[in-house]
Amino acid sequence: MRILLYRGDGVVEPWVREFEGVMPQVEAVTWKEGQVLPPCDYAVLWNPALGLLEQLAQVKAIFLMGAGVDALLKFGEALPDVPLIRLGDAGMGVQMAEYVTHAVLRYFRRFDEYEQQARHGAWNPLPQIPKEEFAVGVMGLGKLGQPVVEAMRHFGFPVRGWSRTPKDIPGVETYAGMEGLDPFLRGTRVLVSMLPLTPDTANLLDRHNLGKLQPGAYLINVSRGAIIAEPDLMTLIRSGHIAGATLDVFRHEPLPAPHPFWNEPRISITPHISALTMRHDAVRQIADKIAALESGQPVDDLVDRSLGY
Ligand code: OXD
Repeated sequence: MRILLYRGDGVVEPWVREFEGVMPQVEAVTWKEGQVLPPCDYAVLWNPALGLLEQLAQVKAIFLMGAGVDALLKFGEALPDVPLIRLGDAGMGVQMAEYVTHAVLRYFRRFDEYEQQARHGAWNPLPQIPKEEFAVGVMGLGKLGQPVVEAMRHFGFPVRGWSRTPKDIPGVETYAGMEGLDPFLRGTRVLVSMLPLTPDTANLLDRHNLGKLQPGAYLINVSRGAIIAEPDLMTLIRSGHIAGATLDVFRHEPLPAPHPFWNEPRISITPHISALTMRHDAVRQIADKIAALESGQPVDDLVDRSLGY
């Protein structure tokens, strides 16, 4: 069996070595712009080039090296008509839970304010925020959203969840669809975006919707930058309606040097690290799915092109 491994950032050698370790029977090949690809059984990709996708019509499936599929689906009709399979959890769920827990506790225990105070040598204990006033609302309740919800419940925060279709999660107030968005946002103090980027979610968090959050709200974005209308967020931060934001993802990455977010002290920035792909876990998962496909079994995490994720 031959598998193509490709990454737009060119860092593919560690993946080749991992595949050779986990699937020694497989020939792992790579590709460079302009090359003709030998026939392959499967492709495993991240941020592919069009010239490569055009040569993948014969593969049995395309696997993604991550959870988000927007960078692939943007090719639309040019995408080969073969099953597309995202990475399931593969160690990402726990990292998401760590990241969001850190950000929520930082705001809840007012560490952001203590950091500012300490810079000015101020010793000034602040009143504790009542937990019942700190409802955490998670948008996107898929494989990565669920561990976040559980972590928030563990700390005793009121937890709300919003998803495209109704979901029933014990201990979580759930809302669904566009009709559920308004009440979901109005009762939320800390909004956590874990939504995939689709035509329905692009710019969903604009001035209108973010303005529905409770005054002094916080925003945490760990999914895709284009879900947020960035200038609108800036306006709401400056007006104080949003007290702080922790952003891991941006419309343009790396976040360009002149971007106003860099100079806004109430915005904390990390470089798209909230859930790094754990190579070994990812390759094991892909190997298991290939084994299932080869024996005619169904696999999880199939991308639904019509839904965009
Ligand atoms: C992913 C990502 O989608 O790394 O997995 O953003």
